Amino acid sequence: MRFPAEPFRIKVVEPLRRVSREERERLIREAGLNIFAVPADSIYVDLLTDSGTSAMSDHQWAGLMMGDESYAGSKNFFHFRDAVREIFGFPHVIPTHQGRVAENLLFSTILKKGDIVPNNIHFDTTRANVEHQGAEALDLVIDEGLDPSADHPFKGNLDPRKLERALTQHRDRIPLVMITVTNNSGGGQPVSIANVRAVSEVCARHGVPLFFDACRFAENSYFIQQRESGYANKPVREIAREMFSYGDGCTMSAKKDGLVNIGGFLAMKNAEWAERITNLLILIEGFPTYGGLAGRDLEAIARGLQEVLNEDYLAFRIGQVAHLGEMLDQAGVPIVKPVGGHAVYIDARRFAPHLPQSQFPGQALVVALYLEFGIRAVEVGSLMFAQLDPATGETRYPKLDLVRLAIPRRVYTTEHMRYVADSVIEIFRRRDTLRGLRIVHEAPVLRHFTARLEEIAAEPAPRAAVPAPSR
Ligand code: P70
Repeated sequence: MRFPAEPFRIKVVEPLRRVSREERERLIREAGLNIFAVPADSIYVDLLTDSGTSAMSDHQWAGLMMGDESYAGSKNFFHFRDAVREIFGFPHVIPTHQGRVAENLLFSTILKKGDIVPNNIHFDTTRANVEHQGAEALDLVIDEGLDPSADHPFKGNLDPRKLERALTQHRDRIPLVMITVTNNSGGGQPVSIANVRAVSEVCARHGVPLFFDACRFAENSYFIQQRESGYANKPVREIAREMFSYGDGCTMSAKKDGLVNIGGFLAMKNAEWAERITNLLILIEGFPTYGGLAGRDLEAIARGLQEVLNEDYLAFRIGQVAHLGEMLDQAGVPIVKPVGGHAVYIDARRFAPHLPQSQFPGQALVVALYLEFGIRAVEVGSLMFAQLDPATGETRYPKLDLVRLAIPRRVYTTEHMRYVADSVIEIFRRRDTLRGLRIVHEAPVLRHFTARLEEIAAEPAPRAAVPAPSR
């Protein structure tokens, strides 16, 4: 597959340390086979997340030097506010230090116990913030969005019929509807304009506001241009503007499509909500013209939001992720298809069918990728989501056990992607040597961040772990 070469050149380099296999083995054992506990400078290619890991441009770095650190009324705030107004079209703009704070401010202001928030699929922090208010997070993605091999151009779509049903039954408990673009928890899959319009019509009929979780709005808009009929000749900037015109507000983590290392915001039409949220912002984040950020951070976001809409950048970005997926697919590695905007997801149950979900097949692959090749991926499966059913005492496993390879923006070259593909394919060839894992220590909530695990001894005769590669 051909895709455009990098539309940038490298001005500053960050050297990567290659640690020996012996040292990696020591580090991953000390980490209790938990990749979150491995020091980042001992990782060669870090695909843990695309959040806050982007490389900024020279224009953004120059913007940092223009930071006005006045407590109130910094000029950078006005640049930031104007960029958000221009692209998103919502008049009230509230800066926060990252996306989950925007979620927390919104939900703690408008939700009450027993409420319901529909979404295509809530991202983890969104779900946690909804539930923290005693409300229910309801996922209404189309059925194809839950099938890793279903081929659909907009697998992130929210099913308008499911939404209609929820609103007909529970209108008084639903203060807003959300839609996540792209749908991270469903594989970074896009949502079509037609779907956004259909959802907004259902919302309008019931008089309920529609908010976007807009983290990856530019990637979503690019997919619309590429895949939706009638949009091929429309600039991505205009597509984004049209998409948001069907909504009433958004939460945003600028750590994704803001192309910055920290930052986020809330934006909305409703002046009364904005005022209540701003009062809360002053209490917990800071004055309304900086909201937990420095003036220089606001400038970097203002510039990043413009740059991310550059279509040469987006063609390269989406192409690079697709290219990694293609290399894996061609070698028979089971991945979620079609490939999403920011990450390639490996289907661990099909990758290592000899390992039951109770033995964490995804985490076994994550450990092998670090141990053998110095690559950090993240498990999005049983380790992250399996839950004990208090009624039966049995563990309920998620439908999907995935390993996510999230690609930071403008950071790694195509040659890095080839290294990642070769490494995954190498482990795939020897997949029957992957050993099951068990947990030896876990926290009561969000256990994947701090759990410690060990390998289950192979039966009947102990076998070596994945053999060392020649490289
Ligand atoms: C990711 C990160 C963050 C996120 C998101 C959507 C759709 C809100 C937020 C919160 C989180 C992560 C996961 C695993 C490892 C490291 C980091 N997503 N909505 O990688 O935004 O982080 O700024 O509070 O994807 O998917 P924020």
